[in-house]
Amino acid sequence: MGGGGNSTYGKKPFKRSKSHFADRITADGRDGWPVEAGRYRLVVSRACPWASRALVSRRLLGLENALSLAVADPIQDDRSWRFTLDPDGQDPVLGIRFLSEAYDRRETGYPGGVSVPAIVDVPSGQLVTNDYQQITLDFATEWTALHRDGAPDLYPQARRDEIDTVMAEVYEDVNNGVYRAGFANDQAEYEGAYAGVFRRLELLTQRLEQQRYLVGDTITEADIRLFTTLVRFDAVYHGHFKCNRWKVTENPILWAYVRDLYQTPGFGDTVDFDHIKRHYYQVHSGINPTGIVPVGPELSGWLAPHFREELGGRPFGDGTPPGPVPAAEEIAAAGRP
Ligand SMILES: N[C@@H](CCC(=O)N[C@@H](CS)C(=O)NCC(=O)O)C(=O)O
Repeated sequence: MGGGGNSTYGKKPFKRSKSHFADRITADGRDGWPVEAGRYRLVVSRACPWASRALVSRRLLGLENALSLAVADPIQDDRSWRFTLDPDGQDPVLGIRFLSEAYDRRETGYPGGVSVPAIVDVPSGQLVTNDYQQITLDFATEWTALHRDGAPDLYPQARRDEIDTVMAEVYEDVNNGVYRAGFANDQAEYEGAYAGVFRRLELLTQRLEQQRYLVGDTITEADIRLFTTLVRFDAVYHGHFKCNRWKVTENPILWAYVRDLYQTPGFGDTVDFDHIKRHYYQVHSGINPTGIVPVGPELSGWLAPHFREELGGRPFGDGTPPGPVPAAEEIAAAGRP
């Protein structure tokens, strides 16, 4: 049921379901899942904006060695996410062909949807969590013992109220707003979502005119969450989801903002435009029945100078940028500018 993913996709208004497995991996292990290097595997699709938050945050915090990565094929079949990019179609660490096998090990006959991001306990092969709203907050605040030297504070205590407010607005109108527009079942629902997307983007544009990042002068979780939608905007949301008042490339402030992040180590080096386009255009057959994947947009602009450093800001605060991408995780040429 690729189309609406884990969400209602039919006659009712588009409604995102709650994550079902909400155990947390914490420093004190209170849910039975202590933070531990090498114990867990993060399963993502590089197409998925919710999973991409975890990809960016894992890179910024330097958790690559502590938390290994499984990348699912961007095209699901009727059993959902599968490891067909790996030799023999099997994840080499978990030894499974479908992510649903980890869900089944956790709960026999689990009736809900299978979604990414997911974190799997390697020794037992069980899914621990698919709670995409919590996973990255826990990376920032619970996995600190395993952060690299120089890791930024992505969820600074003193700024949490403001970060939470911005993230809630971004979630409602932008991250999920584009989905509500794209999967709307009638004109009014679509137009409402469309208006909300652009109203919020205009407000965010004002906010970002004089300030380099969304909250304070450093990168925070709020920027990660806006980035994952903006980076997909022209490639998939503008056409496929009909969010076409303007393209991000036509908004000089947002375009410079998202390019700045794209060029920051840990952001663009996680993005695979090929996976993104093939997933949305081939999987959502309800809104793109031919499955034709557009050739554009042209990607070279992503690497153009953005001049946002003129606004000041300290991207990593007192920290430093992450090191190079692990060789096994590099994005193939087809997926980058
Ligand atoms: N788990 C969340 C969000 C994550 C999510 O929606 N991920 C999508 C991909 S972007 C997914 O895995 N959908 C399941 C599917 O398409 O089979 C939810 O329940 O809505």
